[in-house]
Amino acid sequence: EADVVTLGESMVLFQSMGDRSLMYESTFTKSLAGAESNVAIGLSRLGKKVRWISSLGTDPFGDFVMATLAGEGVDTTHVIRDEDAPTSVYFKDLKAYADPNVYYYRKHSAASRLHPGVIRSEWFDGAKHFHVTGITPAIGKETEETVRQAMILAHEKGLTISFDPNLRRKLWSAEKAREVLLSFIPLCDIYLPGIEEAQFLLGDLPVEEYGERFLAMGPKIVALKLGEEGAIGFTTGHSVKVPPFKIDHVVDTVGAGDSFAAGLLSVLLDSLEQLRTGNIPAEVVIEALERANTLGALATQFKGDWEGAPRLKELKGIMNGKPV
Ligand code: KDG
Repeated sequence: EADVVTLGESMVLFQSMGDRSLMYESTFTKSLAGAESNVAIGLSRLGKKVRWISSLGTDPFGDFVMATLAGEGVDTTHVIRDEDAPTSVYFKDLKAYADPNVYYYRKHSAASRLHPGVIRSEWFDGAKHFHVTGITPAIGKETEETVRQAMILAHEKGLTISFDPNLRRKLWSAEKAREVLLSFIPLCDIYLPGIEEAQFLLGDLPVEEYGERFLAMGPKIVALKLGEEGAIGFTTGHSVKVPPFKIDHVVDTVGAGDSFAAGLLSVLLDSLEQLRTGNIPAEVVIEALERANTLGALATQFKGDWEGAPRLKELKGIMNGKPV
């Protein structure tokens, strides 16, 4: 049984303990990062059953990723352990007035060796929804094909699918990223771009037109993230704009999009039949975006990607103005 299955590379993240830049920092904390596992944890904390799939080395870092996800209640039964390749690591350099700089050490990692031959029909047994992002397709041709084939299989097995482009310019050229990320849109039901990604993919257009253009490619709902201005949900026939959850300072923006996805999915999972037909009531879209905006904003309040993710009871308290 799983509400959501997700597939993608996770890494060990090293963050400076102090506020020095990476060049001069000498002490680091170790934690887990990875867009898809961030979504998995966010959903698990909201009470959903989640299965995460990837490949890890048989090294202590791989054990750490497994233990952290298992500790968060995520099903790791189908994770592959590769004896001949390491678990990747990455470093985040926080900036005072901009998004952090990230430095990846993921070439030749276990997950970068994922290929369509590893896909198993059992990954999707008893599951309702499959969530993937544009990061794993960016790490190689074979990983791109793995994500694509897994989406096709998930669809055949009756799952609905969400796709977050998660453009990471350090991983590929603009041309390749645009071509591949556009090719994934027709394979998903829920599409989760940020405004900058929409601009990158389609050029400068009025916001409403992004929604129409993406919907015309196949998704049933497009949740366009506008950062400090909230988000807009587009479905055939209507669009709704939901204001942001107000915060007064930002610590770390990395992981906010994943929390947004977890919030959105946690609500839409109750309306998958309506999602399939494309007839999603505006109230459902509003509730999903309100929760998504709240979770996305909360994620910016902590240094790590997911550590501050709320449990359902806490989230309800926060959204009602009565934190518990
Ligand atoms: O969305 C957050 C991710 O960017 C972070 O956890 C690391 O998966 C990661 C990546 O490839 O950037």
